[in-house]
Amino acid sequence: MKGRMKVNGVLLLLLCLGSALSAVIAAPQTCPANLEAKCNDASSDDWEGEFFPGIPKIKYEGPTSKNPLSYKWYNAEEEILGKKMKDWFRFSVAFWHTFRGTGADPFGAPTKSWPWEDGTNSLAMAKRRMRAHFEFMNKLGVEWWCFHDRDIAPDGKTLAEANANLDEVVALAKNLQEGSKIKPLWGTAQLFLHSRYMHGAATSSEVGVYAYAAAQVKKAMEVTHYLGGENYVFWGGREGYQTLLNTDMQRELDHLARFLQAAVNYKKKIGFNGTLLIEPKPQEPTKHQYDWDAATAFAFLQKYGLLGEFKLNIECNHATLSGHSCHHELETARINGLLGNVDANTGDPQIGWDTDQFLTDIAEATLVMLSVVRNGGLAPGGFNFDAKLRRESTDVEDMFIAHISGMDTLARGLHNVAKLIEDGSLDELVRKRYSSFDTEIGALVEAGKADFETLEKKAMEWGEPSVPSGKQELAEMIFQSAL
Ligand code: XUL
Ligand code: CO
Repeated sequence: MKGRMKVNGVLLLLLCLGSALSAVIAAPQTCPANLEAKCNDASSDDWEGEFFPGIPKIKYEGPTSKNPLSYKWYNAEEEILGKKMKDWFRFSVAFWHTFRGTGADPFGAPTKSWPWEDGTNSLAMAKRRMRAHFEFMNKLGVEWWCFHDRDIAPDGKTLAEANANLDEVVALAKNLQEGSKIKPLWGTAQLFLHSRYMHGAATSSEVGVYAYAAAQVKKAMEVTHYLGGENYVFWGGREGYQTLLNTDMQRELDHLARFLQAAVNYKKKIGFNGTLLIEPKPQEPTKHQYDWDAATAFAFLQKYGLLGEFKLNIECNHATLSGHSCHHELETARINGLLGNVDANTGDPQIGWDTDQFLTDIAEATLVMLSVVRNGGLAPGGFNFDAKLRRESTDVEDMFIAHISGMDTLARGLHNVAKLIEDGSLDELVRKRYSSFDTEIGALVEAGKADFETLEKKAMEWGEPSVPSGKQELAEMIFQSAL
């Protein structure tokens, strides 16, 4: 008996030490997310006190700070290149990753057990989660958020029930927004999770599915408008094919165009002035998605007379999957007047799928910001962190650290672009490279007035042209010196 007591005493001491340590590392984790177990009373959305009690409001402390819960580079009110940092970025939290991400992967169960999760997909849980989300944004100092209809509210047995669930959660979000500057950067409809969408949504072979998707987009647009959202996104998760053998590609593309035109018409009908955005992605989940990359989306919009009604939401990890750099996708969108928003994330050089990591590469961030600055910013779009914590990151504070790090990385990118612009030598190198066109004949070419006979005459007159160096290494040297 005495021995057992002693053992129990040691155990108690170890347990106390353990819990003291975990209180430092993370908020208490009491309940696994998305498992069958119901740890709390799911019929109530009550939550006493703060969701993130150990986390203060995140402040700018400058590059010398060692505090992980502070901004080192992102200084919201600081003016840079004629605009406040917060206006260059318009940072947004992606509800689906930050509040619905479980850490599950195709081989493993969820790893996150956030204290406010009760393991259910109830309305009460959805509301509690929404309150946590607003505390998160307030503490982070972020004024924008993005959502799919089905991340923020549970689906229903019928469309009417799903709509009613959505209305209830949206009413709460509207209340939580009240008195703050917080609003959606964009909303969207989740047209890929439910089995009805297995053949696609607007490109499904079933007209019933096409109609269901239309109804879902109609509702998602209405609630985005109601919440003051500034954009609406179409990501064609399953708009594509697995094999052309069973696919009428022309018919599917026509259907997609009709669907998008109907969305444009409805947007105008309800007085929603937000920008409609298409988010290119080459594949995953389908083998081939119709919005393959920025150039493909541009051609599609042009073919179906939809230019002027849509812009693009460029996601860096999608760019990588399509075999392009993010910079390439941003520039393709920009030069065609289509750059509307950035889903700020990155992939992994060794992993060939959509890992949705927070961006930490300063060189990459500088290239991204080069395009954004050339575009004069993104408003009414912004930077949505379509990025998730690693499966192995399980502390509540990791949610903050990930966003802080992503914001600081992009802020450094912006600083670097300011340095490059001030220095001017990269712009000068490019200007000089094309200066042979700053001539009378060059002007004729660019105006489309130089016919082949004129050019042949010049070629004869000039003889073999002298071709100067492209100065790639010098361009790279100048770029590196700004990092
Ligand atoms: C998926 C993806 C989506 C869209 C919104 O790869 O990026 O989360 O951003 O549907
Ligand atoms: Co995205």
